[in-house]
This record gives sequence, structure tokens and C-alpha cells, in this order.
Amino acid sequence: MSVFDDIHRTHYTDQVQETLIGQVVSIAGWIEDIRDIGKVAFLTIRDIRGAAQVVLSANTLSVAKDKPRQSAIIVSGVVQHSKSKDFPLEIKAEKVNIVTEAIHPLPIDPTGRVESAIDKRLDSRALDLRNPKTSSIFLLRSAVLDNIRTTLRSKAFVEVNTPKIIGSASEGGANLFGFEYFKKQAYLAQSPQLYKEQLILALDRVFEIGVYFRAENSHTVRHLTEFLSVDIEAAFINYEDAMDLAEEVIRNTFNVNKIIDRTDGDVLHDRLQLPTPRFPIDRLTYEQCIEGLWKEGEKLEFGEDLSDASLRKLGEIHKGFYFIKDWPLKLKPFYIHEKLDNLELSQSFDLQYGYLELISGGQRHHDPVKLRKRLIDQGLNPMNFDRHLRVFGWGMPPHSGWGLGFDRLMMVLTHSDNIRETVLYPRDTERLIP
Ligand code: AMO
Repeated sequence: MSVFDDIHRTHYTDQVQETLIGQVVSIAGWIEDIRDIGKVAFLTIRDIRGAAQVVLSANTLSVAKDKPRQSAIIVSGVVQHSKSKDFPLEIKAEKVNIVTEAIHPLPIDPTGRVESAIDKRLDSRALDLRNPKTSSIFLLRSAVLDNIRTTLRSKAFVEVNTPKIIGSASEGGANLFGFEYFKKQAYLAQSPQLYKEQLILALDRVFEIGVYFRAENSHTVRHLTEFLSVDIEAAFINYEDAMDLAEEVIRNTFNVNKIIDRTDGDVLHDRLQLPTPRFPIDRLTYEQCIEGLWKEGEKLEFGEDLSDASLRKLGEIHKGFYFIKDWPLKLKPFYIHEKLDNLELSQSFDLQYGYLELISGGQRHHDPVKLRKRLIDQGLNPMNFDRHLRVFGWGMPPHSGWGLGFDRLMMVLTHSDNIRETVLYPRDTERLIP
């Protein structure tokens, strides 16, 4: 088969290097630009890893000359030096195959020269991803997930998958999506909380990377109704140990070299400008945070939850990452353990980045009698949790864990001010398509 009939590439654009000068290569991607200067034209072809310049003349010029930008194309030709200021090398085309033409007008300009609002971009997400700025967020996302898996597996965590269709609430009754399931009531999981706790009974240390659902009527830049969470749970560790683990996971995600070495090639090198937060991460108590806010004139009572405004103020006081630990027990879910030296407080923590909450976690109740009592205290019916409670009677070890809002971590890593930038097809109260 000739190269022309073949739909395969021999190289990605970033692989067309000096060593290939004089050789025939075949690249495939889409037409970003055509500059026709008479007898020759210069074509910029982009693929996921970069862009290359192609020189067209005679036959190849007549094939490609008037073709619409963003059409899918395969070009084969000889690699040579270029006089262009943008490309040290170029490909002198021998064969050009416009595989599928793009239909104009396109809904957005994926080169980014004409900017579009996020909603318009999300409506045409597949095309939006042809913009290298957008695609690099998702290349990074994939690499960071890999990095987190590597960190957790190196600490003896077992990756698990728990059901997303469930028969009773995992985080209490609020914010649940319910639906009919073969004449029974079912819900979409809000978190893997109950399952991950059950699993440490035997597996000792587990993590899950999965999507969860919250029927939250929130119209903010940090809430979605479907989000990706990294959840961990481990036996025989306390909440300070859980914070150590969170810190190590987070710290590794900011290590550019660790992340990029695990991706194919150098695609992200030029595009990444990861923030450089300070480590180790401060561990402030809820009380210290409240006192800090009082000094700033914020009027809030001890025991109150931190409002959006308070968190924004705290974010101004503490830039970058900080933990808020020892929250009032009444603000925390039923499974969180109280502090042994102050029953009003809990062995819990959140990890903040400025105003943004990234992680929530803590030590859990392992005594079934106490857990049952906490359910009742919170107005929940222990009967609805009987399958969960009985597991605790089979020798439940003390345990701790956390849940990390992965899309929010990606906001921090990519300097995005809207969570929708970091999710391919975000779901919120308004958006169900595409
Ligand atoms: P929590 O409800 O705080 O804790 O959720 C954990 C983390 O998930 C992220 N998150 C969200 N991200 C986007 N959109 C949302 N609507 C949304 N809701 C939450 C946040 C949050 O910190 N079971 C506990 C975790 C644990 O204790 O292990 C839980 O679900 O970043």
C-alpha cells in the first residue's frame, strides 16, 4: 500500500527532528493555517502534540489550496530546513490527502485567535480541544491521575471500584439524586464513603478514583453535579497520618518532572506553568482560623460553618495550601470521630487552597455502638444503615481517610478560575449536553 492510501502517520509533528532531514515522513492532523504566496503555499498542520510546516507546490498545491481550515489531513513528504521563524524544519509535500473537510462556518475558532465564552466552547467541546491551551489541561489531567495512582500504590493502597447506583444515602439524606430502579428507590452515589470504610476491614488500604453525584443547586465556579473524586481509606492510621498522605499526594502532583516523564514526549513542557506552592502545608485548627477572621473584623460565632465570604477572607490571609483541622463535631458527618480530649470537636480536616476546599477527611468511628448513636444524633435512621453497621461488628479496625475533589485540584494546577475548564463535559444545574 502506498503512503497515500494509508491512514497511518509515521510521526507526530513534535517527532519531526533534524535526524530525519532528507527522509520521507507522513504526518496526520488538521489544517490550522494556509498561507498562499503564489506558486507555493505554506500549510500549518497541527496534531495533539504540536504543529509542523508543510510546503505545497504544483500538484500538492492544487489539492490543498482552497481547503477549509480544520479539515483532517494526511501529508507525506521530505523533511528539510525551513526559513520560517516559527519552524526550524518543514516538510516538502509529495502527497496530500484531505480526508474529511471541515464544514464552515465553525461554531468557535479553535486556534484561540477569536476568543469565545466558556459556554460556547463547551457547546462545541470536541472542537475546543483542538486549541492547545485547552487540550493541555486534559493531557495534564491524565498525567496527574497517573501520578496519584503511582503515589498511592507505592504506599500499599489497593485500587477499588464501588457501585454508583446505591440503595441508601452515603452522606446523609441531602443532595441525593433519586430515581426508580425496577420498582425500587435508588440513588446516585454522593461518595464511596460507606464502601471504602467497609473495605478496609480486610483490604487494609484502599483508594478509588470515581465520579460522584450531588443534587446541589449551586451556581458557582467550583460546584458540579457530577465530579471526579480521589478517595482513600486506611486501617490503623489517625487523622494526622491521613493529612500526611494527602500532603504527599498533593506535593507529587506539583512535581512537573515526575508528571511529565510519565507522559509520551515533551508535549506539555512548553505549555505548563504549574504554580509553586509552599510545602510543608500548615495545619491550622478551626479555632485558629476563627480567631484570625475575628481579627479581620469578620462576625461569626465559634461553631459556625465558614461561609463563602469567610473562606475568601481566609484565603487572603493564607495563600496557597493550608489544612483546617479539629472542626466542631456538629458540622461534620455522622462517621467522623470526636476528639478524645474535647467532645465538641472532631478529628477532621479540610485541605484548602486559598478559598477553595480541595479535600475533606478525618478519623472515623469504628465502634458500631457509637456509630449508631451518631446516626440518631444527626436525625438519620440506623435501620437504613443496618447493612453498613453490621460490618462494624466483624472486627472493624480504627481507620481514617479523605476525599479529594480532583477537578478542583486541576483548577489549582492549571490556574483555572472555573471548574468547567478542567472537566471535559461538565454537568451542572443547567448543563446536560453535550
Ligand atoms: P466532601 O463532601 O467534602 O467529603 O467531598 C470531598 C471533596 O469533593 C469535592 N466536592 C466537589 N467538587 C465539585 N463539585 C461538587 N459539587 C463537590 N462536592 C464536593 C471537594 C470536597 O472537598 N466522604 C467525604 C470525604 C471523606 O471524608 O473521605 C466527602 O464526600 O473538593
